[in-house]
Amino acid sequence: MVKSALITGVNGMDGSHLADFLLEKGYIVYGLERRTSKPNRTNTAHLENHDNFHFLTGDLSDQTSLYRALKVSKPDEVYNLAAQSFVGSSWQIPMQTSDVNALGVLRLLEAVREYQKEQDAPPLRFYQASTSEMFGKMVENPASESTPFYPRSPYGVAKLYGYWMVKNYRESYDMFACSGILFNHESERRGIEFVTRKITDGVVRIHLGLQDCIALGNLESKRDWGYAPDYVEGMWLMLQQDEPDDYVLATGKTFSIREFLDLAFREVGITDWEPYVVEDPRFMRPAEVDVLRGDASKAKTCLGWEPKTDLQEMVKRMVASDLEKNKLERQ
Ligand code: NAP
Ligand code: G4F
Repeated sequence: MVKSALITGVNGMDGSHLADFLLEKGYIVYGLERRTSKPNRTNTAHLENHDNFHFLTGDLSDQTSLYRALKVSKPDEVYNLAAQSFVGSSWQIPMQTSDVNALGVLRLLEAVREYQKEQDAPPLRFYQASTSEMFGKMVENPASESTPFYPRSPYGVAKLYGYWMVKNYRESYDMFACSGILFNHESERRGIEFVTRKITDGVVRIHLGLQDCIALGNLESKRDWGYAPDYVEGMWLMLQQDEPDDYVLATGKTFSIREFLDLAFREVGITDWEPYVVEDPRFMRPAEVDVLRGDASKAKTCLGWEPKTDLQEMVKRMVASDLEKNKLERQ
């Protein structure tokens, strides 16, 4: 039987990769996008005319729109990927971040319950995009599913609320609801404000003579960076199990921003990159997450999931993609 999936945040990096992945598996995919003053389909333009893909308008701040999206899509699986996902902005817009990343999860869970009751719909499976930012000031390194949480930003605190709501709805209503606790993952489709894409795009623009330097914040923080297309497969695998559970997805390796810079500049033949990077206090955070490293042993044992793409290969792809984009823009 053909399965149907509803993805919130479909125009984002993960949402678009997950849509590609599910369409490849033969799913009918409904992608929820919010209304914006300008369409934001850079990552999903290639899906606009796909027979098995449909855009729906909705917002995590508007529960009625979520109920309607469920009624139209009749999904077997719901992937809640929509969020105010930029940690840095969460200090500037803490209320909006909490409304979407915390209460938005609750609205969607409630919409699912209401939809199943009123439409007499069969049970569906629910994925929540939880995050390694919940570990924040890491109590244990590497962090696993049993590591205590210590979020360090309004973003991390809001996501923790969503994580606990998912657990609570699983236990209260016997819902098949899972949290993927994903460590940083990136791709050619990453938003330009995140440090990896800011670097790969900046490196390319310096190489092409379009920019003099890259202004960055803390170069000493370390992240466990994986490749987004590998991680969306992990999301799907979580919903194919007999029982719902929570899983960490990570590479188990950690690198500093400096090391990332080194890899990216090397792609364009620059080894002495320090003169091209300026430290700018505007990009420092009120509270920093100094290091993140995850232990994905449970995902490996139970899901058979492992990351396939290493950091060097990912940086190579991101730089190559930014080179193409910048060359096209210049034409
Ligand atoms: P992303 O590129 O920023 O995508 C997030 C999407 O959510 C965007 O398409 C955005 O819409 C949409 N959105 C924001 N507010 C919304 C609202 N009120 N209603 C409906 N849609 C809304 O983020 P991502 O990197 O793909 O991450 C996907 C999810 O995984 C997020 O929940 C993020 O917090 C979580 N996560 C990400 C990582 C990572 O390293 N990437 C790690 C752990 C967890 P617009 O396009 O209109 O802005
Ligand atoms: O790329 P970032 O903004 O990602 P961050 O804060 O780790 O959050 C990402 O990963 C989380 C999972 O751990 C997700 F939940 C979240 O949605 C998002 O996808 O920053 C990475 C590091 C930070 O330590 C930051 O302080 O890079 C440092 N950094 C240094 N200079 C910078 C900059 N970050 C940004 N965005 N811009 C800079 O100029």
